[in-house]
Amino acid sequence: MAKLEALIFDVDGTLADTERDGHRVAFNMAFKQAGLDWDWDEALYGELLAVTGGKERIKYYLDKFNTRFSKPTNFDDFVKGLHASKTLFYTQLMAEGRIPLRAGVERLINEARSEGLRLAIATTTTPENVTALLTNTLGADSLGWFEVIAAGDIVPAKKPAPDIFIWALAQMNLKPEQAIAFEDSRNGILSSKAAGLKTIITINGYTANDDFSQADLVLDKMGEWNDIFSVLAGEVGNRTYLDLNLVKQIHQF
Ligand code: XBP
Ligand code: MG
Repeated sequence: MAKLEALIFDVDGTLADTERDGHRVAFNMAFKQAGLDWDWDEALYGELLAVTGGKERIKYYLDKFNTRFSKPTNFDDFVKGLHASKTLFYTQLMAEGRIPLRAGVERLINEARSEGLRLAIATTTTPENVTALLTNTLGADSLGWFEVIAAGDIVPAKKPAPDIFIWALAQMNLKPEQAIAFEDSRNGILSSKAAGLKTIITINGYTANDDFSQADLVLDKMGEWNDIFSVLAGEVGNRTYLDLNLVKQIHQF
């Protein structure tokens, strides 16, 4: 196995629990502002997560859950406008600092930085949303810690397609065996595995029942020495939280 050179992180659900209290809330604010009576409750949003990407998710909602809505003739522009408003609301929510990073994320990123590992992001969410989350949790400088931020429409085919991970690897001039991915969802692992990456999963409320049979390690969280993880699949020896040594071990295995 090649030496581990880079960590590639998904954002939503992996770095922070942004879906339920971030994206979902922002979508609803945008709908309200546009005079629409659509309301995505927590349960419905769980079903809508089957489709990644906000614009794609709005279209999926109308095709599957709200077929009576009569689409305007300029439908694509209508969706783009709604989504732009959602992004504005989302970045405002992040600026309020309401959504913290998940346990262990900041520590692992710092460990990787101090050991000189390269860092990247591969996400389907809009670039402004990544900027908002990182700067409001890790500080303004943190954007520079990530050599590549692969996000949103940069590739046309979103997760579960492997394109976003393949794009990030190409930007870094790395082979998949030189990196490892961090994901939280079925669409995420389908994407990272199809790109040839070893993958560590940290589940969340929306993804706990997803099929992660392809994963190299499945945890409930990265955890800390005083906030230990539960191992759902994979080998961790006597470790109780995800540190860089365990990441390296999973990568080599
Ligand atoms: C994240 C997503 C995103 C966000 C919405 O998936 O599905 O679509 O929910 O973001 P992943 P935008 O964690 O697998 O990347 O509205 O900005 O598209
Ligand atoms: Mg995710």
